[in-house]
Amino acid sequence: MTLNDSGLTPIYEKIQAGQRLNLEDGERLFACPNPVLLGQLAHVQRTRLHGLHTTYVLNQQINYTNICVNHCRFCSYHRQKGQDKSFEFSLQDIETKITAQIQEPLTEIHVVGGCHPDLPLSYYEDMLKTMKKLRPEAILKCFTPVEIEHFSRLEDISTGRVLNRLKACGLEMMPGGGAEIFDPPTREKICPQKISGQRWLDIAAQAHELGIKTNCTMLFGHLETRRHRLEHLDQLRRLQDRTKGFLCFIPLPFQTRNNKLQGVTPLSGLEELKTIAVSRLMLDNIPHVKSYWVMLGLKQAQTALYFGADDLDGTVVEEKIGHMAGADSPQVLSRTELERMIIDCGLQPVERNAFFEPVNELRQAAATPDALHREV
Ligand code: V47
Ligand code: SF4
Repeated sequence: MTLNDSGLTPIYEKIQAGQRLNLEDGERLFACPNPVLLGQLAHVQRTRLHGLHTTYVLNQQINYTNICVNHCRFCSYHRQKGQDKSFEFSLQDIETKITAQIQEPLTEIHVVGGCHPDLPLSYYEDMLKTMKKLRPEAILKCFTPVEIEHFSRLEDISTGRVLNRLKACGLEMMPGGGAEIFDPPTREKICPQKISGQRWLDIAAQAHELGIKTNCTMLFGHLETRRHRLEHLDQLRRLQDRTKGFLCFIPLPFQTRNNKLQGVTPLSGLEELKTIAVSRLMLDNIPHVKSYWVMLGLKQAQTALYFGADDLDGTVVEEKIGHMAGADSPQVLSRTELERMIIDCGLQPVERNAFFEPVNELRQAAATPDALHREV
């Protein structure tokens, strides 16, 4: 099938002209019977933005507790306090986790956890200070808008105040989790106790206004329709027009095991790839799309690099949310493995930090004044 046969030529022309695609364009893209063609369109857009550069980060994830008051139905990770296999890390545990990786040249610490019923805000402040003390060079990317709202309710202060206090302790960026799907009826079915999509967007906007960049996500492949996915992307895009605070979009395919949302047929691999490609094409103002190997699996994560994604996330080290829901990817990848995955696809690996800045260029820039100084 050629582009002409597919009926996608007008959309291709819009992409070439840098025009925004509307929801109907998105529907047409999804309906294209040839997924490879759709992948090519997304790859055109991805190479226009990033060439063949494909980024990865040396990072460590810390899931500090799985005790959570929200009980989302799709989540296999959460437990009630006192329940078998529930856990919460002390500051000493966090210190031990960070110290165990101290020989690795990590540039990002990614922290996310459940909404714990009684840990005070001072716990999170001390956590940030501890991590910053042990790893001053790493960017602390911590807490989703869902956690920020939870801390604010427990502490009975505004989310703005929470963000400011955390920022003062070293918070530099926030991960994109908790967005799930914004469509209210579907959200009510899959995570009735979680903050609304609008509240998630409001808190992301607040973070952006305070100078805290964030990522954003979409959980798909559960009860939502393609239209809901498109509407979700459009809402992210509209907020991004206002704040420019999102760095990366992460499409998260629903992992079906060990949770209350049963009877859902997992999406085909092709529908996952189509969703990633459509996301790249709709999100014309969000610079990066992540192929998150933990949830996609290694092979699908490589394929996604030809369906619009330009980033593989990172070394991760330890992840529980996807793995407890049945993700069969490894726990950790080395720099060599990440680079090999990228090179094997004919793409060019670039190490980045949490802000998507190329690490080598930063190191060179940091070295230059010294070099000049020596010459003088
Ligand atoms: O918020 C929970 C999702 C998120 C399941 O910002 C599930 O760089 C699939 O947001 N199947 C956490 N997904 C992961 C996340 C993330 C990961 C990597 C990088 C970044 C980033 C963010 O995982 C949760 C929720 O949306 N999730 N359960 C499940 N069964
Ligand atoms: Fe809690 Fe997050 Fe799991 Fe929802 S997805 S139950 S908020 S840990």
